[in-house]
Amino acid sequence: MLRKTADWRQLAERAADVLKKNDLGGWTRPAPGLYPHQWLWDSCFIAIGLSHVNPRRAIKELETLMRGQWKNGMLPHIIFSEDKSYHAGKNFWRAGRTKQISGVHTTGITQPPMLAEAVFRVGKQLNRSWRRQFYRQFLPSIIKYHLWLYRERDPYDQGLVALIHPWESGMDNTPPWVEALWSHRFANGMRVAKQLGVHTLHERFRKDTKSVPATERTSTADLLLYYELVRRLRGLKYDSGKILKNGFAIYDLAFNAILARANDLLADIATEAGASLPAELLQASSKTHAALETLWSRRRQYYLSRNFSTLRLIDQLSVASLLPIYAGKLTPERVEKIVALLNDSQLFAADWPIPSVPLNSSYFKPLNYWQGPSWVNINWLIIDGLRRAGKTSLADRLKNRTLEMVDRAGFFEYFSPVNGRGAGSSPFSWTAALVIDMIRS
Ligand code: 9WN
Repeated sequence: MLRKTADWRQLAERAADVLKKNDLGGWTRPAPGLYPHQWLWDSCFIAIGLSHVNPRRAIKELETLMRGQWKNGMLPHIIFSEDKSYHAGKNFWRAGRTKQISGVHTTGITQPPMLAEAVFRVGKQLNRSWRRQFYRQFLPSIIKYHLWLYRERDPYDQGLVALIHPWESGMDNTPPWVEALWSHRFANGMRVAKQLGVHTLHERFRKDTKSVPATERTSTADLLLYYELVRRLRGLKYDSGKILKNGFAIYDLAFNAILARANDLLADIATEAGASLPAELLQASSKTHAALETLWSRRRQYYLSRNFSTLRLIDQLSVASLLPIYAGKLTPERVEKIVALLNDSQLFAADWPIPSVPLNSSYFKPLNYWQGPSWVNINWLIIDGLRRAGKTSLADRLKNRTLEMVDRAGFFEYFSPVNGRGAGSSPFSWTAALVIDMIRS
């Protein structure tokens, strides 16, 4: 039985309280303890939720996010607060040395391009003239960001952008990234350290596992590899050209699916603002939907990420393979293939949807971060895509089950797809924000 929206009123109120609790004055931390800074895609999801309860505060969330935009257009994945408790803080990144930022400290990499969606959705809650003004305010920042993505991360003009660190994907230890990272030559030294067990020495220095059980987080060996990668990026002063020439990169499926949708939303924002988009951006972005098709595996019959250097598809099914449904504009055949994956009880049809890796994967652990648990932001993206593809009853079912999961377990970072138990940090802001949006829209 689907519950009616009215039944969820209390849950929406509790969710609004979570956002208040995590509000640090103009921006919202993802969660107490583990995440004391402002994250890029978190703040976008948070603004979407806030737009229903306090549109001015939602706008503020996005304005504070723009403090971090680099002169070259990049939106960094974290804007640091003064809090020193995070495991990879500003002194580790040393991004200030690039002279790209002023006034704030940030990392030197980005995160999924949810900004256009956030601006579009917040605008929907404003009256017409306010919306026009708000769209005009944000249009230049989104354009600059998308131009940066194509100029710096699409060197061969493919319509797909390449990511240089798993943290850019937002799905840190997801199997496609783990596989690609460990098979790259830069991991040689770390591979030996792992075989010798030397990496375990770092275990007691880990800050993140002080607030969340180690079994629910990235493994120590993977984490050390991420740090090593940051050191390399830092050595090249986060210069995408140099990094892509010699280093490690992936055409990440989920990121590019989100970008394809973001371009369409940017066009809608520009139309409503009465503005036009630069020809360079239109030219680059016009290829992205079609380019997603180059990530389709004929052998596997699903989409996959592609290794930037070897050009091989990374043969690891994960929830990213469902995200082209969010990009939209798929053929009916592709939509049916994605729906089939979602309905397959060996793969993604879990009791508590949607597992981040298939239930039958050798990686699957119900509480381990991006290697099993269900995440509310991913559910939200897939539900939105299904609805636009006309798959309304499946979208409704997933939405109700997601709300039920949060209602029972609480506002956790992620949830066991097997028994719905909450894990990771709590109370987690995007879980709360997107619960509000699912209830109110
Ligand atoms: C690294 C804040 C972020 C999310 C990511 C999630 C996790 C960070 C970490 O937390 O990543 O960026 O320290 O593990 O994977 O999606 O934005 O909530």
